[in-house]
Amino acid sequence: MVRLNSIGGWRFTRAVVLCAAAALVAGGCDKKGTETPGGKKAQTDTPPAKAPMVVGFSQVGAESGWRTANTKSIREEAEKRGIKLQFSDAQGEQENQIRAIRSFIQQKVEFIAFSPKTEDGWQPVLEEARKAGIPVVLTDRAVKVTDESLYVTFIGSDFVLEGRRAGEWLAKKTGGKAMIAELQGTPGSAPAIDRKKGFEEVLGANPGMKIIKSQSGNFERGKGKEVFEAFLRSPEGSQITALYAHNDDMALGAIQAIEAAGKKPGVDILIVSIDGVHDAFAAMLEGKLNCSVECNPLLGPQLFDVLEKLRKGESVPRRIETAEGVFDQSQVTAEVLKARKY
Ligand code: GYE
Repeated sequence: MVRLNSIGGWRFTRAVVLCAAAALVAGGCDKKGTETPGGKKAQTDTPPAKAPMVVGFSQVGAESGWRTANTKSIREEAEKRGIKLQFSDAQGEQENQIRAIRSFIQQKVEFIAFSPKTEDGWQPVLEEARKAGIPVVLTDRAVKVTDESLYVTFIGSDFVLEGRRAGEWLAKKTGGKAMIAELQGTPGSAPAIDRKKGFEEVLGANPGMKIIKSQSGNFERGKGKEVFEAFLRSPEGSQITALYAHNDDMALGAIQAIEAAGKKPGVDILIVSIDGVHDAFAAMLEGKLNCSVECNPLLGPQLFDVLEKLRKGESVPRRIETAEGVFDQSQVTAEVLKARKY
């Protein structure tokens, strides 16, 4: 039902297949694909009503404010367009995502989309989807597979660029001198790997900036707090002058830990994180967070635009990036906070 065209895009030819099957059984199709008994031409030119699109979506979990906004965007956009969404929350477990994708294949959904927890481990299940003729679209996070044509396109951010932006902001703010504690995202996930890489590129050019503590806080607020408490208690704790958190939620957890230790977040320890969620803007307004690099979670409209194009047989680019900015504390006013969409 699906084949890869020569320029690397997918063409969806289910309508043609259905029409051919109908022709064999009942005798023919008219020019709009309407079945006509005995092969006679239909009297009317009214196009046949299309069945609603059925999409299986596997979400990573609900680990952060970003994720909540992402889920809301996908659910709301599906509803707005009359798309039947089979939504599955994997609660942070890759095995649950694989199980959900297998169940979508069994249900014969028209498309599968998912936000993969980690980069590795997807090849077999993606091969199963291809065998079943179901196109797969990645949203938010990338995967590592030997055959990249196992998915149609990847819609999401450039995480290396985000890490670089965070590093550049800190280099400028500190004149290239900082003793940094890093809170990493989920181990093995594309944003954790790439945000570290982009940030370290900047450190390479600034020998006065050093990471002295680094650990994963799993993109969660509670974990960010717990890990940062341990950082502060460690022998290097008193030397920390800056925090780089791979997402806002972990930075917000660390802010609680810094306050509990009697220090001033945003002053005694400079803080830069990634996402640009509402709570981060509120913390910037209070002067506790210094900078948030934006990562847009509102991927619903882009995802369903792509699927509707594929349904029409149009090709789509291999990579669809979202446009994003950087927000320094000095730009955040009460109005800016109020206007923030997520
Ligand atoms: O930055 C973080 C989330 O994959 C871009 O995952 C996403 C990241 C986001 O939990 O907050």
